[in-house]
Amino acid sequence: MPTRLNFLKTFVATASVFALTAQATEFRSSDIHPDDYPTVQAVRHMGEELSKATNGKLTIKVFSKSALGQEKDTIEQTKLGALAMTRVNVAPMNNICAATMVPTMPFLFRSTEHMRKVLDGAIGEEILKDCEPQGFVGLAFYDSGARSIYTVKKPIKTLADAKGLKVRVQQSDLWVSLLEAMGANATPMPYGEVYTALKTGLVDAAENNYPSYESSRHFEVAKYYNKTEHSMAPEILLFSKKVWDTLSAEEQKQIRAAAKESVIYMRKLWDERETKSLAIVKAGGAEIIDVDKASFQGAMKPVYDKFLKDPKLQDMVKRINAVK
Ligand code: GTR
Repeated sequence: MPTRLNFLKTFVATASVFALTAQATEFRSSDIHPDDYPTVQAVRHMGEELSKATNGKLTIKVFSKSALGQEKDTIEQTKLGALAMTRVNVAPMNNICAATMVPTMPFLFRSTEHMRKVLDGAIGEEILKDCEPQGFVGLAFYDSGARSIYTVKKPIKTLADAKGLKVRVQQSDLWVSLLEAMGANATPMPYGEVYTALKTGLVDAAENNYPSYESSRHFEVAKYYNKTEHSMAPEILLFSKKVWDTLSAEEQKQIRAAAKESVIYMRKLWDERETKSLAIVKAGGAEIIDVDKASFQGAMKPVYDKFLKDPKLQDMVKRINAVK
């Protein structure tokens, strides 16, 4: 029998559930990669850590496989605050936040260890901070390995072989110049269009790391993976400044801590995935070609001259070179 007291009890219980949901915040985060890709896994992991640290008050929902759009779209949504977070490569940020050009620079990092040391330290923080006036709180960098050019018709062994090649690049002026400096014709387009572009002959080549070459199935249409290893442009995790400013200092601290923690997690997955992806593409018929890297490296001066005019950025390159 419903009594007045029972009704009251139900009312109070329901009200408290609502209060709880009203307090809990779910941040939406986007990624163009599939569910099992290390970047997607890392942000999911970050969400779990954040939820634990806040007793479920703050959580993250990751939308993979470009469900919320290509990288340029999600960067725009994040700036507007329509999206709380996005994981992208630094490339589509190059035109927005100048310091992100530095870690994109060709043949800058000497090794994975060098790249990690630089990005984990004060220089990495400086670059992340540089995105803030543009509406983005840079939370962390993730690994993206080294990018190499893969071709449909013939292998590339020296710089001369790249001449006139139509190569898809990321949507960044710096990337266009980088491939032009190699003598290639650069065609910027979103990642989601590359498979078809390679297949239909719209482009002769693209460039990426092993995990993307594999997960995108690009290796099925462009079987020569020429180890130019011309850039180690990292991934970046961005939080919307608009949303950030609505959070308490404590919440901001918790988010930063969970993001940093996810970097460690990501690197383990990344190292495993690079090995696994290489095995998959080889088994799928890809040929891994050694190239005369020095010839490519020797052609990069115009890129540095054009994009690093700012003495601050030049100094950053010097400091990066000095990191042992
Ligand atoms: C991948 C990277 C993506 C995107 C893609 C591309 O390696 O993880 O964020 O930049 O390359 O080439 O567009």
